Amino acid sequence: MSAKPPAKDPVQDAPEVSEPLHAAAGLPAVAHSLRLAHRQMGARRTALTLLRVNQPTGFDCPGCAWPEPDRPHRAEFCENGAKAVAEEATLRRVTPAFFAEHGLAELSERSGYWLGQQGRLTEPMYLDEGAEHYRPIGWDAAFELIAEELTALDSPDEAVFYTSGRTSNEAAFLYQLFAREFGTNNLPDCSNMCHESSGSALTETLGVGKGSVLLEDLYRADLIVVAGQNPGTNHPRMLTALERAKAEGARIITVNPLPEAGLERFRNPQTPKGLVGGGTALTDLFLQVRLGGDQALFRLLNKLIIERDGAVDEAFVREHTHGFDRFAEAASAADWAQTLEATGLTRAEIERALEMVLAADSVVVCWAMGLTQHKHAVPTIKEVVNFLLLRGNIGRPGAGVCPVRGHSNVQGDRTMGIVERPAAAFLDALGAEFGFEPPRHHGLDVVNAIRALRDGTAKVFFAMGGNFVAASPDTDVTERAMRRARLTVHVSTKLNRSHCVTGARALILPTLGRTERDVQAGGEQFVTVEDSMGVVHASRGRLRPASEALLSEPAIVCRLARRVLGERSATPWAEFEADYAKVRARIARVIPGFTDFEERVAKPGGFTLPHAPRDERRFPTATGKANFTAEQVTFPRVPAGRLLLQTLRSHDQYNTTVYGLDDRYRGIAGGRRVVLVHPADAADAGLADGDYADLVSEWTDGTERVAPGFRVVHYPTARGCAAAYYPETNVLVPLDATADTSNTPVSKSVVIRLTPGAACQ
Ligand SMILES: Nc1nc2c(c(=O)[nH]1)N[C@H]1C(S)=C(S)[C@@H](COP(=O)(O)OP(=O)(O)OC[C@H]3O[C@@H](n4cnc5c(=O)[nH]c(N)nc54)[C@H](O)[C@@H]3O)O[C@H]1N2
Ligand SMILES: Nc1nc2c(c(=O)[nH]1)N[C@H]1C(S)=C(S)[C@@H](COP(=O)(O)OP(=O)(O)OC[C@H]3O[C@@H](n4cnc5c(=O)[nH]c(N)nc54)[C@H](O)[C@@H]3O)O[C@H]1N2
Ligand SMILES: [Mo]
Repeated sequence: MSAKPPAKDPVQDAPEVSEPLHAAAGLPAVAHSLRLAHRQMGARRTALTLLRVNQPTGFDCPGCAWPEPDRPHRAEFCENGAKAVAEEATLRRVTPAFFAEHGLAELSERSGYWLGQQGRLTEPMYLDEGAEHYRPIGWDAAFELIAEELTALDSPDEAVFYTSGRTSNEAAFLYQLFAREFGTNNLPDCSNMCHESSGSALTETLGVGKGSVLLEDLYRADLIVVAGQNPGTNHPRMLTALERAKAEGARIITVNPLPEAGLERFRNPQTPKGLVGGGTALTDLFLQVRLGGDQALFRLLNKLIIERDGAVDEAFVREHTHGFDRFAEAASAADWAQTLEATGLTRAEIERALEMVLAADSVVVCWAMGLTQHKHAVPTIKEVVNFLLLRGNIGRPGAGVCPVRGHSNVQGDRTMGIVERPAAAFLDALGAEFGFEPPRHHGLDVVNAIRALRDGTAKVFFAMGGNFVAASPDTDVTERAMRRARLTVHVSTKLNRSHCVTGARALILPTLGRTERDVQAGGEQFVTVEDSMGVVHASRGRLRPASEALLSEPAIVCRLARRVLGERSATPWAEFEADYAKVRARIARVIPGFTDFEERVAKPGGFTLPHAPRDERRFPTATGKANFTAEQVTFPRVPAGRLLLQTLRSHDQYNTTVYGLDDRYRGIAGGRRVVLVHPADAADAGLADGDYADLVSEWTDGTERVAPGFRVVHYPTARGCAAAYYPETNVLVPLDATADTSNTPVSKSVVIRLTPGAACQ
């Protein structure tokens, strides 16, 4: 049995700082993950569980959305996948006795780390209006209570149904069906804070809001650009793919304000050479761009490509694209001096990048939050598309767009209809299949849902997973908004901040995780997920559920739907709950690409969804072609004495779930309240390494927000750019500071100043 969780909140933030590392993984990674896993699960369970991750007969890793290779390695897990699994398969339990002991006032003072360390939720819990303690409630009574609140609303649009990206395809499909039969498209999801900008940009330019490459394409690429992404921490198995691509001759350009260890050098823990040897150098050219400088960089590269004789793939441009002339004219205005200032790069670096691009027959661009969470994120990603279109790098082997998704099924949830702005064709198909008229008007995304709760126009908040309060921007505003709700409901595996900041009444509905056996009336069930490259496959948990009282996510939705919709609904909810194959049969009829779903997903490795631009160079856009776009270039400007702050992940966290207090690759141990700054920028602010500072964000409306007590760490980041961890810094991001078009909070460009402060106690 594992040790008990810490009784005291261990977050005495006293970070120890050493030099950042220059290589990722290797033996220390294996040792670190096993240590954390043992602590949660003990030795036997650790071994049994970790061997089943991402195997054809096992479960899909609840970590990231990176795809599995065709023949996975016997231990196809990575350090951070192991931590994600241990977090869920922990032997620690949060029982009703825990809630009797710890009241709401106390819990809301606790750190997210402490809350998560308490273990798995075991029983449905209810917090009555004005009560200090959650108390146990039966499932039927819980559904009754939700139905009572939902039916009391003046309009279905006063309810919000949030989804985090771990929910299976089956649960997601049922959940959106329930919300729409109830009468609303208020289906915000974590994508709104994540890859929404990618979806917006790709849908407009290529006609499909998803990535266009498969793993084989990475192996075949001549050049891979990794921009705004830290795979060593957030998608560690991607490093194996990059290592293989290198072995097959690819070159890699990394675009990032930080030198991330994983992209410098990778010691593959699955090979002897990687375990004890020097590993593989990955990055050939590191472009240390300033925050938000990517659009300017790609625009200038595009101008230089157009100017070079024979560099543009003219046949492709003529046959498959639209808008080239307008774009070429806009690109001709790109200016060296302005670009060098915006990017912080040298002319020689950009020229070297250009030569690498021109020498490559096939190019893939990968990106994540470093591109999506800026005010000009959508135009930035459109510029990446322009860059690939110029040389015909879409729809052929070894080339394409590769937005690397976050949560393990965030892409699948969207495919299943978790979206607040559904396409008319999808609603038509859904309504025809289930015999109802779905609501047509658009619903609320994350930011608009917070506004609606704040303004009292939304009154019931229901979350299928996630930690909405901690993950959302403008923590104080969001918490106040949540407290105005009549009822907040969370379907969760672990305790988190969102259970402590509640509406007048609150419910916690504990659910099965990916790793656990799911037995229903129709026998043992499996679920399906879609990875970042559009591959759909089965996931089957094997562990005994954390508690007898847990219900699966599909079961929760089906029972809730029966209780709320009653006779109104012709949908066979009870049959769906008993046998998920019946849900898949309906998915196959409603969602394109899922014909013969049951049969095809039974094959090891599953099947790949169709992708028109990748498969046939067909672009289902408004023009019927791939669109060049000529957006205005944004040059981020930071007022004197200010820095641009990005809020990012440490190596020991999964979004708002904190596994530990170290960020090994960046040389931080034992604390999270650190701000990484260039030594010269720290000096300008009158601060030395080791001093404490408050981070003050300033917005054009004159308001200020403060995150106190961050240890200043001298760090080799781009000049004028700082970095600190999320979610501690979410308090600094105003609700209204969002990306154009996608409405994604601008978590990677927050203007701040550093003022002398003291360590938080
Ligand atoms: N272990 C672990 N795995 C995870 C997660 C986790 O928290 N922990 N989260 C999951 C989720 S939901 C997601 S979305 C992904 C997130 O994966 P990432 O996007 O890799 O996560 P971040 O930590 O936000 O890192 C952003 C990276 O972009 C860089 N960057 C920031 N701003 C800019 C910019 O303006 N330009 C450029 N070129 N680079 C920039 C940062 O320096 C950093 O390297 O990971 C998923 N996987
Ligand atoms: N400042 C700043 N803010 C950000 C970001 C940033 O980079 N900077 N990143 C944004 C991004 S990319 C994302 S994706 C969001 C993440 O936002 P969310 O997805 O809402 O947050 P998570 O921290 O992933 O949610 C963790 C919780 O999910 C629950 N959970 C885990 N597994 C399961 C399961 O299988 N079923 C159910 N029902 N519940 C489960 C657990 O209770 C756990 O506490 O945050 C966003 N917020
Ligand atoms: Mo994400």
